[in-house]
Amino acid sequence: MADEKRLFLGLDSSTQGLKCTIIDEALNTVYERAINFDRDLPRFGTKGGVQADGLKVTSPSLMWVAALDLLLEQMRADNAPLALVRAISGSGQQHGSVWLNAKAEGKLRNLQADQPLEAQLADIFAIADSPVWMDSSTGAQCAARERALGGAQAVADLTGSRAYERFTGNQIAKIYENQPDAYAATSHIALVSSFIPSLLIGGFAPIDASDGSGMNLMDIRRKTWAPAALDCTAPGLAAKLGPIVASHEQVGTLHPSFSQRYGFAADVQVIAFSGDNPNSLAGLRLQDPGDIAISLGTSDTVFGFLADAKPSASEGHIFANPVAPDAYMAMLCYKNGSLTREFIRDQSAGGSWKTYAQLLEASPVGNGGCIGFYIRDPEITPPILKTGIWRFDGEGKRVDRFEPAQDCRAVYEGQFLSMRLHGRNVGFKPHRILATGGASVDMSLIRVMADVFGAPVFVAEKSDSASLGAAYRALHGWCCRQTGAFVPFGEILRTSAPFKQVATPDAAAHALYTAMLERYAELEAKVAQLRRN
Ligand code: 5FX
Repeated sequence: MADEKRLFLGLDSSTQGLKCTIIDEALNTVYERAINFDRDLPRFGTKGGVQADGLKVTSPSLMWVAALDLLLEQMRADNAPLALVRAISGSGQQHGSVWLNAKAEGKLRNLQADQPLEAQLADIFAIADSPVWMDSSTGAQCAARERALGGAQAVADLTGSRAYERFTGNQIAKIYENQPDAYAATSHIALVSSFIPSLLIGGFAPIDASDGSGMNLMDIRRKTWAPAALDCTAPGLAAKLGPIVASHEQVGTLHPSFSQRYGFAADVQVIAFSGDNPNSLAGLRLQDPGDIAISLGTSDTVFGFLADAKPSASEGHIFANPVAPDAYMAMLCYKNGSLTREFIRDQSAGGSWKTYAQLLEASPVGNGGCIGFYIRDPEITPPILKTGIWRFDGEGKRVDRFEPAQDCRAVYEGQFLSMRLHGRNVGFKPHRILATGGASVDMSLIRVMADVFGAPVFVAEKSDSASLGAAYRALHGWCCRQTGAFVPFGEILRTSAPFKQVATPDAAAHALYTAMLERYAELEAKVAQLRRN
């Protein structure tokens, strides 16, 4: 048995689906599988994995249980090497909360191997629909909690971020206010990232410090719940949240029902799950403050490793670092990512990325000074709740229309100018960019990214860094456990292949974008003002 291959499983519960990646100790991917909520579980009726009703956006909690059943069935049907898995970790979309009732703990403990999870756990929820990160309906609670805690900067200093609508503490405050009976019937509030391992261990898995940083409830430096933040949210909250653990810690052992049903070994370690963005930091192996990652997906995010935390009330988030317990990560999040780029592709390029790239090629770098703001969904960075499109010509005059090529260029340039502007404010000084996420295969987009930042762009061989990062963290947590001490994450990564460089910045284009940045900032401030109207 000593020389038997050891494998590590990462699960990624994203907004749209559930994915698994199995790696070996040399970090080779040996198996992958993904399911999509809309396509594979149509009975839950989601669109893009969610149900939207104005500013309120939720996902059916039971859908995630059904998704785990389905994924495991598919893995078994594929003869995936489940018996060799030594540890499991995972990632979840950040901020989403799962509301479990008094039956949940017992039902989880008594999971049976002869039935799917969904059939056993259908009645464990105090609230059937989980608020998710796309929800922006808690403006009133954000304002009230900021007032109670001494203002936006005080909340940022305490928790790493000012109060954001999607952050779980504000969501909890809203549920306590609007559904007091449901709140009272809740025994445990999990994040998506602690709910999935709860299914695996058959009990309530603790929240890890890195994903716990996305709640406006955790003291970002002590990595414990902040009493003042709990007190202004809802009564009895500490007991419903349970403890916080460091991200590399083991949270339990795989429940025996999974060994019986799917052939896992008897002693598989379950390592704390974390948020998708923290896992992407691990998957992209960011360990140097000069490295930043830009993830281009439903939401665009920019994140990087930071040695110290300087939280800001105006933008960005500071999270506990998922692979270096004494360090931090900073992140900017944009709601208008791929869906907004696709909207302009459909409007201006006849739905074709090829035409889009040609239009981009045919238009000048800097767009003749034309700048656009495409707010299809209420934006997070900077906060702009009112949706709409604002176009400004080279003189800064608001115009109703751009030519199709100008629209195509304005979306790409505007998104990266914003990332450069706000990234500078949270302390990023990028020497190297790692691009990831679905849209990172679009080389015309990558070209604009390199030129705006004036930094070379690299891509990982695999674009799903959250799932891979989860598998790396399973290995990391397992190694820490084996040695009985914290193992630097870099040691785990020793055998990893270098990333591939895909773009070198053009100095002239970069200088032009640098000159454009302050104008962009002024126009952005003007558009953000409209939020108050
Ligand atoms: C980060 O703060 C976000 O809200 C999103 O990137 C979600 O994590 C997407 F899953």
